[in-house]
Amino acid sequence: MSAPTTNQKLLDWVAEIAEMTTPDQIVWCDGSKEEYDRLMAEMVESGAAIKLNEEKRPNSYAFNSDPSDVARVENRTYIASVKEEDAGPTNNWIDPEELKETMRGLYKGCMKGRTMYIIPFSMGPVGSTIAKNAIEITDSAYVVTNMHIMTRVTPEVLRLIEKEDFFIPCLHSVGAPLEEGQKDVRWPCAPIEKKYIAHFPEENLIWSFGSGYGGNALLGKKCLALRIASAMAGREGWMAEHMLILRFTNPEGKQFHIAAAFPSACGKTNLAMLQSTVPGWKVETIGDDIAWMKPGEDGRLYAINPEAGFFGVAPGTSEASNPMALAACSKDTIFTNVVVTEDNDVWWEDMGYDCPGGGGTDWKNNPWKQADGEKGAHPNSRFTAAAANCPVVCPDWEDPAGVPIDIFVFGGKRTSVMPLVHEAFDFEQGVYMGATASSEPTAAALDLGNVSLRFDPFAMTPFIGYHAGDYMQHWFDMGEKLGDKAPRVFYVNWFQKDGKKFLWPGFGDNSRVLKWMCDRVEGKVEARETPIGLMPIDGDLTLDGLDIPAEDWEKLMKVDNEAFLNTVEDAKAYLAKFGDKLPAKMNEQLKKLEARLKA
Ligand code: SAT
Ligand code: MN
Repeated sequence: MSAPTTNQKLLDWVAEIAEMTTPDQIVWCDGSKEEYDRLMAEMVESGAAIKLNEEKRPNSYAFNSDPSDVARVENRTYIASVKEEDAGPTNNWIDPEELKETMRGLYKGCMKGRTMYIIPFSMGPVGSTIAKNAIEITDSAYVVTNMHIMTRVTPEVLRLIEKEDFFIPCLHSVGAPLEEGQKDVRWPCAPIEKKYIAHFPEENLIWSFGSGYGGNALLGKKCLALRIASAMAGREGWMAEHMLILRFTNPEGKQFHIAAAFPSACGKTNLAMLQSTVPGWKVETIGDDIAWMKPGEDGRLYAINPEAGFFGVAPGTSEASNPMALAACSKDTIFTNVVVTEDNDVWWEDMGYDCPGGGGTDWKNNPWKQADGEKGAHPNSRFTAAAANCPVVCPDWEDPAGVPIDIFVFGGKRTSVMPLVHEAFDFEQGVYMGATASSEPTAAALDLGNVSLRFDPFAMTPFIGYHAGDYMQHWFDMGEKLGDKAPRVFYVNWFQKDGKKFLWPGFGDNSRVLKWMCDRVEGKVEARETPIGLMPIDGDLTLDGLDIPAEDWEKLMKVDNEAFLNTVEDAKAYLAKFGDKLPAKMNEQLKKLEARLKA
C-alpha cells in the first residue's frame, strides 16, 4: 500500500519503525466502517473475537485476554524524562537513552509474521484548537478497532499533520513475533518482565511493548491524553485532567458545566451519566474520564473530552447503577473479559440479574456456571462503547470550542469524618482539596484504627507525566491566571456510613448536591462558614422526598475538628514526600486549615 501522506517526518518515522520491527505488511488505517468490519471478520475467523448475537447485541464483539494481561501495569510504566528529578516521586524513572536501548532490543523483529497498522487519530474534535493529532503504530487489530471507538480515526488527521508538521508518535507492539508457519494465539502478549509502557515527555513520545490491554495499548488514553498531555499542559499553560465533564441544566434552561475528579472505584462514570432526581434539572454527559481545558478568549476555562468513547468497567454496571452506560453498550460495542452467554450475549457480575441460562464462557475462555461461585467476568472487564451511543450525551459534546467549566469537584471514599459536601473558600484552598483527595484503604483495615489514608492527588497519581510537585504548582498558577473566572471548587463524599448503612442514598440523588453547588455559583444561596470550608445552610440542599433521619443529616454535615486534624496530619505526612518541590502555597493552606481547626 502506498503511503497516503506527504509529511516527511511521518514517512521517516514509519520507515524507521518498519525497519526495526520487520512486519510482514503495512496497513495505513482510515477509520472507515469497512476497515472495522474487515478487521473484526479477520479476528472472528482467527478465533480472537466472538461475534455476539446480532439481535440482542447488534454489531458487537467479545474478546478474552490472556489471563496475565488484564489491566494497566503501573510498575512497568515509566516517565523517562532526561533528568530523574523531573519525573518526581510518583513515577518510575529510567534514563531515556538506556530505556530506548532496552526497548529497541525488544522491538527488533517484534512484528515478524504480523501486520503493522498505522492509525492517524485525533484526541479531541478534529481540528479543535484544544485537540492533538497523533499516530499510533500497532501490530494489534484489536487495538485498531478499539481506537476506532475511543478516538477519531480519520485521514483528515493526516491533512492536519501535513499542515502543522506536528504529531505525537505512539508506538505499540504486543511483543509476540510469529515464526514462519507458527499459529497465532488468541491474545498475543509478552511476559510481565518484558512489558514496558514508556513515556518520553520532552519528546512527546510514547513507546509501549508487551501488553494488548486497555491503557497499556490504546495509547491515546492514559499515555497520551494524561501523561504526555499533562506534561505538555504544564509547559504550555493548559490542563489535562483525569476528570469527567457533565452539563447540568436547570428548569429555565441555564447550563452549568462541572468537571470532577475521583480516585478509582468512586463512581466517576455513574456521576457522568447520572439520572437527576431534582425536578426539572437534567444531567448530560460530555466525558467520563478525561478533560482537556484551556482558558478561552473570555478568560474562562473551556473543556473538551479528548476521547470519543467510554472504556468502562463492566462489573457493577446495571439498570440501577448506570442505565445510560448500559444503553451505550447495547450495540456497536467491544467487550473484553466478560461472560459470553449460551445465546452469545454478554453478562457480568452485578449486572442486576442472574446469568441467563445459568452460565456460558467465562473471561478465561472456559465453560462456566454461575452456580459454581467463581467470578465469570474479570473485575477489570470492560466495554468499549461510542459516546455517541449514550442516550444522555450532550448534543454538542463535540463542539471544538469546548464548554466553560463553572465547577470543579473532588472527592474520595470516606466512611466518616469527611462531610457530604463543602466548598473551598477560594481557588487556592481548592487546589489543596484536590492535592489531598483521599480514600480509605479498605473497611477491614479501618478496624485496625490509625491506618492512614490513601492519597490520590487530583485522581492523577499514576497519570502525572512530570514531577507531581511541579504539577501542583501548575494548578496554583492556573488559578492565578484565571483569577475571578476560575471555577468554584467543591469536595464531596458520598460514602459516609453508620455501621453497615450508607447515610446518603447516592447515585441519582447526588444531583441534589450538584444543584446546591449551582445555586452557590449563581449566588442564590448563602453558605455557613466552617473551619474546613463553606457548607450548606439547612434547607438549601433539598431533601424533599428523601427519608433521611435528622440525626443522619447531622452526621452528613458534621465537621469534627479533632478528627479532621488527624486527616490534616496524614496529608502533611503525604505531602512531605514532594520535598522542596511542594509549592509554598500548599504549606500555607496546611497551616491555615490547621489554625482554623484549632481555633
Ligand atoms: O486501562 S485504562 O487505563 O484504559 C482504564 C483505567 O485503568 O482506568
Ligand atoms: Mn480513568
